[in-house]
Amino acid sequence: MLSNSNMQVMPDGHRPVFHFLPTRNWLNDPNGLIQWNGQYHVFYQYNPNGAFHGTIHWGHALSRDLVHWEHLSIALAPTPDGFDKDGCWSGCAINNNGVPTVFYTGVHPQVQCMATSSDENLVTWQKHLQPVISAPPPDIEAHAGGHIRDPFVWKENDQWYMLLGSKIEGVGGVILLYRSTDLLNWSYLHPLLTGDVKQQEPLWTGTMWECPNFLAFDSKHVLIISPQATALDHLMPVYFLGDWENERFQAEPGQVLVHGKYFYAPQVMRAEDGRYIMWGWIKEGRSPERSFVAGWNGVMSLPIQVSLLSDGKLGLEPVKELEALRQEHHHFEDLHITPKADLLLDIQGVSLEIEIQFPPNLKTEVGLVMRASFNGEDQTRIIYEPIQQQLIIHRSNPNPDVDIDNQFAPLTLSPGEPLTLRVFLDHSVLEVFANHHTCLVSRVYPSDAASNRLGLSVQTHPVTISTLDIWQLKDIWK
Ligand code: DQQ
Repeated sequence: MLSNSNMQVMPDGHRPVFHFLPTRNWLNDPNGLIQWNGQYHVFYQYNPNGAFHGTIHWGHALSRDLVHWEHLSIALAPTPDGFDKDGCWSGCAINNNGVPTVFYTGVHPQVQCMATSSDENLVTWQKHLQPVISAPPPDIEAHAGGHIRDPFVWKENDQWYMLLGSKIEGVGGVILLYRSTDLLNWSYLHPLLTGDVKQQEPLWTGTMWECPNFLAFDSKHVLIISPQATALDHLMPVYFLGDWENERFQAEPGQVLVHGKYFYAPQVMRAEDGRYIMWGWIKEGRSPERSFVAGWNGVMSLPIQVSLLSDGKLGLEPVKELEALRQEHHHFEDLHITPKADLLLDIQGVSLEIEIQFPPNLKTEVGLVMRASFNGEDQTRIIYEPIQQQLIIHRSNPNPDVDIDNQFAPLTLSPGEPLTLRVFLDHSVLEVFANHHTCLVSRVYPSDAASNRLGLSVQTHPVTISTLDIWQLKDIWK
């Protein structure tokens, strides 16, 4: 079996220090998010045999504060000759009347499995002997090409419901709805929502839908999906607001949940205090060979609080607990910048939080320069273009084998509305939160991993930045 799991992990200036990731090897989707005995558990798709997707297990980590993480032993491993012999794929965790219970997809073929735990820290799991769903519904089976996975389970009025991601060839992605009273016997009801592979506007939702999540806000429900263009090509996760009544979901048009090509397969948990908290898988932007040599591949996003705003958009903000990462702080007010060369700051860093507020009614492009080298060859710019009403991450890194294509997020500001950016930079990971609702994620791998200069820029008109706060953030593993 191909394996690089015993290779020493080389010192790597691109490895994040305040995001969760395993000590080595491959990570993809967050799974089984649950708060149990007050502690947060994140399980995740993990390959203990190396920094590539294969032999998928459930890795496991625990946090008391959503900031620091403790690695725990592997929670689920494929059973040789079992129904999950080729992998324990994505799924969820629920509290079944005091019994921690997970649902996941065993492969191949794709079947839905269940396991329970009886220990306080959810370290050991006992698998149910048989899959709880062993085949797609007959009317879907012929059109699903074997794709049916990623159970999402919740309870409502003494009934359990399950969603599964699937596809209908030639039609589009589909989320299937099931119902059960005992979690073991599931009846298929109908599709909760079906995509249209031919519909390009306002958003193309691909050919297959994975990793469903269903969120219940007071006035609306929200369905989140992760759409595939093709089996190897992921699109940005999408959410649909809608009304859930009589086991049917009346959905409004889909919207991108998180922008950029790196964030995928998010999962959302409901914390004991009622907050919805989401993590996503952040993929690499360097070649698989380079990740293989580095000995790690994939990182979990920051925990993001998801709320429903009054205008029907989802609010996305890093959880407030992350303020505990803040160390040395610099604060500026009324910073005047003219459209000359970039204003380079006297502050440097590769592990930073930056909060910047630009005035309303901008007449010029404005931007933050990050990870710049002294000669300026390496640099990443986070730019807001007021005419196009969009946010762009522009990377110039003369580094072979790394992505440098621009990443975009539409961002319309109302007249009089200031632009507030909250930026988290963690070595190669960049998460930008704009005006509490728009999130754009990217990766950045400067050729000189020491490139750490910071600056500000405007294009055509002077701008007075209202406030700028910069914090150095701490390494959670030290
Ligand atoms: N990743 C898992 C699947 C899921 C996909 C396999 C999404 O269960 O559909 O690792 O990234």
